Formats: sequence, structure tokens, C-alpha cells
Amino acid sequence: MATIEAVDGDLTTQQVDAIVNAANSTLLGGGGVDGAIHQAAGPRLLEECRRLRKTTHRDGLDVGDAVATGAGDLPARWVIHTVGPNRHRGQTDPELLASAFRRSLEVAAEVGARSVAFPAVSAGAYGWDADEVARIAVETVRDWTATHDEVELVRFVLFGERTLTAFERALSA
Ligand code: AR6
Repeated sequence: MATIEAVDGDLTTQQVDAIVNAANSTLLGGGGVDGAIHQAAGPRLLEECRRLRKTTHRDGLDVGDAVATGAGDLPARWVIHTVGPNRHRGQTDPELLASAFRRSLEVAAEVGARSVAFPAVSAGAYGWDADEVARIAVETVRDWTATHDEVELVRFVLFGERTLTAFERALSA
């Protein structure tokens, strides 16, 4: 039975095997948590992302998919990049967001990560409501960990009271 928890904090300082990046399809960085991760990880992370774009991910990363790289200077061993749906582009299907969380866990299992920290994917620049993100994230992680034993700890690392409260509410439901 995996531990699933929510904390207020900075994703980039988490001492876990893998942190999940709320990236975009280019895989080449951006603002928000993506920018913070690249800044803290240093240039090796961007180099690895560029390599993906020249090899396995020439067309970028699809919405709802995930891929792992090393973590550069971060305390984690891997960064798992996922792309949540962008509400401002009409991507309102909850299954796309569920898929981003599920695929991230599948990739974590593939690389051998036993502890994984997630941000509130799509709850920032991509315009989703924090309560909806929390509900979908918690449900997806619960469903997945109920049928897989590779990942023992899932930690949602939230920026600020509003998002933390949304996840605490979803976890206690
Ligand atoms: N630690 C934890 N959470 C954070 C951190 C941090 N260091 N920094 C921000 N957040 P966003 P999205 C929270 O916009 O909505 C980027 O430009 C933030 O408060 O980072 O999936 C990408 O390149 C919010 O609750 O991701 C894409 O283009 C949550 O992380 C686009 O934004 C997600 O906000 C992706 O948008």
C-alpha cells in the first residue's frame, strides 16, 4: 500500500527518486514549475531534453504522455516530464489530465523510482481549477497504486495554501 501525501513546498528541493515536471510539448523549458526545475537542475537537463527531441521525441511530447531524463544538479535522480492539458486551448477532457499522472507513474516504475513527487499539473499556466486537478490527481494515483507496487511514496508538492487545501480535501474524501 503506497503512501500518498500532500505538502506545501518547492518541488525542486524534494529528496525523492523522481520529480514530475509540468512541461509543455516542446520539452525545451518554460515558466512556472518547469522554469524552476530547469533553473535548479542546470544545463544538463536541457541538454538531455534536446537529445530527446533529436531522437525518440522528434515531434515533442503528446498531451497526457510522459518521459524520463536524468535530474542534473537536483537531489532527485530523475525528472519525469509530462504535459497536462491546456484549458486555454480547449483541452478540457479530464482523461487527458488523468493520463498525465498515470503515464508519469508508469515511467517512474520503468526507471525504478520508488518515490515520486508531483506538482499540481495544469493548475497554473494551463488554467485548470486546483480542486479539479486535485480530485483527478488523487483518484488516478490511488487507482494506479492499488494495482502496482513499484512506487511506494507519492508526494504532491504544492505551491501555496489554496492548492494545498485542494489536495488535502481530495485526500480526505
Ligand atoms: N514547486 C511546486 N509547485 C510549483 C513550483 C515549484 N517550484 N512552481 C510553480 N508551482 P505551472 P501548468 C505550481 O504553470 O499549469 C510552463 O511554462 C504552480 O503554482 O508550472 O501545467 C510549462 O513550460 C501551479 O500550482 O504548470 C508549460 O508551458 C502548478 O505548479 C506550462 O507552464 C503548475 O503550474 C504548463 O502549465
